[in-house]
Parts: sequence; C-alpha cells; structure tokens
Amino acid sequence: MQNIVSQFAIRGTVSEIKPLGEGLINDTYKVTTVEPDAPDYVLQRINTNVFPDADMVMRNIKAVTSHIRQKLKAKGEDDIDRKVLTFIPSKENPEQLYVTVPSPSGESEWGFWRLMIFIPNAITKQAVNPDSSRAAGKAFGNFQAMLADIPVELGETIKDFHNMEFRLQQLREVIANDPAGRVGEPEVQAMLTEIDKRADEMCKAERMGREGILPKRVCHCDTKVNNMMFDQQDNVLCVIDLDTVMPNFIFSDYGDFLRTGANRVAEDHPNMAEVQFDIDIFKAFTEGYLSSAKSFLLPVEIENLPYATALFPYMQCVRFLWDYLSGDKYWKVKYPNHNFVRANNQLHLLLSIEQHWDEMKQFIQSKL
Ligand code: GN1
Ligand code: MG
Repeated sequence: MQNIVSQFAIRGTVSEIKPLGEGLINDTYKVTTVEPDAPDYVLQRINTNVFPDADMVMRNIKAVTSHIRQKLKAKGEDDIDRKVLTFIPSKENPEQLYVTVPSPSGESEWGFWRLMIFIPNAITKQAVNPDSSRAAGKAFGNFQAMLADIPVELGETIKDFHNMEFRLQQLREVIANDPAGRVGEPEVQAMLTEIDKRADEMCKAERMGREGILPKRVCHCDTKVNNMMFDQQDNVLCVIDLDTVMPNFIFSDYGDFLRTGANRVAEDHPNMAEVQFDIDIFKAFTEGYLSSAKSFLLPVEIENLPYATALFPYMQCVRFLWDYLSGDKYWKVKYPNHNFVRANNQLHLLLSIEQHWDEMKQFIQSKL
C-alpha cells in the first residue's frame, strides 16, 4: 500500500496506513504522515463491480470538485480545503486523479486507487436531529446550486441508477427467473402486491422527463446522512462520497436524504411497528433545502417534493427485494433474510409517509 501511495504527488513521509470507516462499497484507508505541516490522506480503492467506468467516476469528480472550489473562492470563503474534497493527482500524469495497480499475480489490473486530503477535526453522523437536518438540507441545496452552471457534461457513472422504470424491470426479470427460489414465499407475494399498486404512480418522474417538463440537474445521488462532514460545532463542512454525482432529477437528493434521515430507525431495523416517518425531520430538512434551492427549482420540482419523499423508500424497497430474490448478490447480508427485512422496512416507511401527504404539502406551501 505504501507503494500505491508513492505513486501520488503527495507531501510528507508516510508513517502509517490503516483501515478507515465502514463503507460497504469501496475499501478505505487512512494514511498518516510524519511532518506536522503535511496533510494526512484518505486512500480508497474504487469498487469496479459497482462502478465499471472508474475513469468516468474520477473525471466527474474532478469537474465537480474544481467547480465547487472556484465557487467557494469567488465567495471569499476561508478554510476551503475543509469545504471541498481535494484529490491528489498521480505523479506520472498530473491530469489524472487515480492510479491503477496490477494484481499481485500480474494478469490483470488489481484496482483503481485514489487519494484525497483527510479533513481534520470533522465528524460524520449516522442519525440527525432537526438542527442538523436543516443544515444538511441547506448544504445539499447549495451543492446543487453551485453545480447548476458546471461547464462540462457529467457521465452517468451507474446507468439508470435512480430510474424507477428500470428498477421495476429488474425486479420483473428476477421474478421470472427466480434464481434463489424465493418468489413463492407468501411475504414476498404480499410485498409484490403493494409494489404493483403503486408502480404506475411511482414512475411519473420518468414520464415527466420524457415529456420534457422535468429537467435533470447535477445531483449527488447518495445523500445518506453519513455522506456529509460536520465540524465540532455541528456546521456542515462538505458533502463526501462523490462517486454517484451525475445528472438526475433533483428528487434523488431530496428523497434519499429523507429516506435515511426521517426514518426513526435504521434501514434494516427488524421491528416494523417502529419504522415511522419523522415529520419534524422532514420539516427541518425541507426548510433548509428550500432556503438554498428555491431560487433555481421549477414549480414542477417543488410540487413533487412529497412524491420524491415517497419515491425513495419505494425504490429502495424494490432494490432490496430484487437483491433478496437474486440471492443477495449486491448488498452484504448478515443473516439469510436480511435483504427482505430491509425491503420490508422501506415499505413500512413508505406506508408511514403516505399518512402525511397533506401535512407535507401544506408545509412546503408555507415555505415558498
Ligand atoms: C448503497 O454505498 P452506500 O452504502 O452509501 C447504494 C445506495 C443505497 C444504499 C442503501 C452505489 O449506498 O444507492 O441507497 O446502499 N449505493 C449504490 O443502504 O448502489
Ligand atoms: Mg457512504
């Protein structure tokens, strides 16, 4: 690993490299340096099963981070290195923000690695309260606002990632093949009935996109609570985990945050009675988001924020169920029906959200 780090244009002498965080997709390490004035770094191997075009991922990230950096400078912000991620170029090619490493046995590439500056004195959270939700809403709105005029077209790093029609199609295919022999389970059938009932309504974003009334904008597309860094005073520093940054409907960022932030329990909590939508978190996040995003959002986007709130638990239910029926190939599982429990949790979150339509709509109106 020392060897990999030495292929990047770093400052300082490496003293230690050890695993960092609990990410389920990429492998992450903290690289500590000896000199007090040299930064520490975060080394990551990109999971090319999930992100087949790692070069595209890094080109997107380069465009996004340099654009945000310019914006922060223009605004006269201080401490910019803590407010946007800084990726270190390879020594061999200063234009390239990753290095490739051959496998130990030499026959193929072992991995795409990248290195970024470690942001000191920052924390991530697994859960939010109304204050941190408001701050998060504002930060994701700002993130979209800063990227509204990015001069390059970003690539789609995972094709059809948040395309609801595609996710339902994937589910239908796995039902037809039933590779794990799980389709006949009564609980699965009951869930499929709930999914079918809502399928048409939930695909409306794709239809509006085709009709040309709903734009795609640069979005983060993985706005889970833990993809944001806070300082010790609970101010948002920056948004991290930029692999999925790509053009999408703004519903992605708004809806996916609420899916994790406004669930009273974790996304795999097994007691369905405790899966509840927290309307206070919804209100705080929405208030923060609208404060920074309402200047560029179209009426059709604002009107459909309650739909976005429902869409993401629905989509995640479909995706977890798809993986359960596939035989657990995508998400790591800790016990045999873990993916089914996750899917059921998301369905119950959706049912709870559906109890709050009017309240959500009224609240949004009151903030315009
Ligand atoms: C994955 O990598 P992570 O844990 O932030 C997934 C998201 C899902 C999430 C569910 C690339 O996110 O789309 O919402 O799991 N990311 C990818 O926990 O599939
Ligand atoms: Mg993450």
